[in-house]
Amino acid sequence: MSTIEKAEVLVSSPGRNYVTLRITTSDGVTGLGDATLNGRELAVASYLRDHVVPLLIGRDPSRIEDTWQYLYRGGYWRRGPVTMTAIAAVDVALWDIKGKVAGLPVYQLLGGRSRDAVMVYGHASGVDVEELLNDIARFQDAGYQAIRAQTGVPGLAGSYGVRKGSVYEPAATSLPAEQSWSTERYLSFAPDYLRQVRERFGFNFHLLHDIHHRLTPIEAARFGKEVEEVRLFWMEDPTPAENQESFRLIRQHTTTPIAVGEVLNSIWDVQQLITEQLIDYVRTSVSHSGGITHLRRILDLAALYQVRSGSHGPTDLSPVSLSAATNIDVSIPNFGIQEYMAFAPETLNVFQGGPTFRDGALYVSEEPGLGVFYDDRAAARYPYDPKYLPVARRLDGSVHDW
Ligand code: KDG
Ligand code: MG
Repeated sequence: MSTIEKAEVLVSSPGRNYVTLRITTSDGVTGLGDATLNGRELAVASYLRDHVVPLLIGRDPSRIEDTWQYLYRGGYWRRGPVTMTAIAAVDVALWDIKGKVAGLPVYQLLGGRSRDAVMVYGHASGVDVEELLNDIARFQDAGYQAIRAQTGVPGLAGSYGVRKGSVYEPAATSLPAEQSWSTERYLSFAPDYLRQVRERFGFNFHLLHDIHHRLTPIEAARFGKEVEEVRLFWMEDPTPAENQESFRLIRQHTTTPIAVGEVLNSIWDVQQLITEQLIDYVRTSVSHSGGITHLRRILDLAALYQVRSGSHGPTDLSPVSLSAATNIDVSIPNFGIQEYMAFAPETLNVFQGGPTFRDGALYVSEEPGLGVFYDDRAAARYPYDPKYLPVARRLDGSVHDW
């Protein structure tokens, strides 16, 4: 019987910080899992190195479900981003190995294709509306059929989602940067700029917007109602989702579709949102929600309630995660859309292979497993570089959700 012989935790910063788990079997087959948790990377690296790797050595790599249950139930302490990211990394690495052993890409092990291409949305942004409109034109020229629009709110220092240069990276400082927030200013500005986007570009593409957990339920209801004429594909994270039932209030007021889940980690975190049809898209990701095994479970539950997938996929999820997500996206019946941001060239020096982008869509790798290779020699050129996500403060100085 083949056993797990080695599990290495690889920490590098090619363009940004990534934590990667590489499992090697006694037959010499390797599998990769993404263990990156933006701004809290070393917590997951330690969880894996100190508490998970010793449990993996000697196990049968083919027992993916049993390993998932062993790490989840056996850890006693449940859920949460650190635990679920660590379990995800093991799970994804074992699916990668299973695919390589079978000589098949992972999606074939998930039931095969339901579609040829995976529609993605790109991130258009600008410090002001004019810059945003120019950026949207650029994304349309590049073939995107779905575009997220974010811009700075006048009078507020720093804004969520506005790119500096060619790559968007909010974790950019050695201590958390501070941004300012005013709900009043946002609410009187954002619906108007989204209208300007439709006036300029029409309705022949999907328009998305991320509120990034900043509103109360009744404020989100007002926003959703005001932008109905803009026909958003979704408004994302309109309010923090720890209190799942608060979305009922938003639903009572607006038909603007809702997407939630990038900071949530388990099926229980989204259970009520799904079973009460309080959302339209679930954004739990393969790397922060327990891997392929657990994300499939979430998406199967979602399918029963006509909730579709919209996997989180910014560049703080590595190319290993993007490949795993794409393998799920091509296979599931209830695919909605996949978030996609182009990786920095340094990232692609280290993580080679994976899905390819063409005409607004991703095409899954046909290589066995996930088709991503980690180049240790290239990675050695990019040592870990601690960085934090920003925090947001209201104009009176108190802390707000970033
Ligand atoms: O690390 C934080 C980012 O992953 C998050 O801010 C990105 O909200 C995000 C999105 O929708 O991609
Ligand atoms: Mg988001």
